Amino acid sequence: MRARPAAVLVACLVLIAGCAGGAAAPQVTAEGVQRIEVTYAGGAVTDGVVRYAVPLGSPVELMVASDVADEVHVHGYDRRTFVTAGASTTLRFTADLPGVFEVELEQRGMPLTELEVS
Ligand SMILES: [Cu+2]
Repeated sequence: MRARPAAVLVACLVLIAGCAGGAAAPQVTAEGVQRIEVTYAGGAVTDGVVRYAVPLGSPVELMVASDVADEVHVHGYDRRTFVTAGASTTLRFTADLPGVFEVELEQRGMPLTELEVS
């Protein structure tokens, strides 16, 4: 059985767009704050784990809502905060370190989002 090149190409493009096709843009407030909202519910991140492109040097406001209690940890920046079950927590920091950084629910080791700072 022969592979159909067109179908393979389409599949690859879909994969690239879905997974590696660049980072999403956060919401930007009137004050220039990069706002990222993540909701963790039922054992997974609603809408999946998204990588966000954040301009180097910009203020970031990361809001995490969760249906479980855990610690939110921004790797690289090493910022941590706790969230209680059914509540949300907000971390504010300046994206002054370039690179790609994972944000996770620390105790579960669950990735929440990724920040691509450049
Ligand atoms: Cu961590």
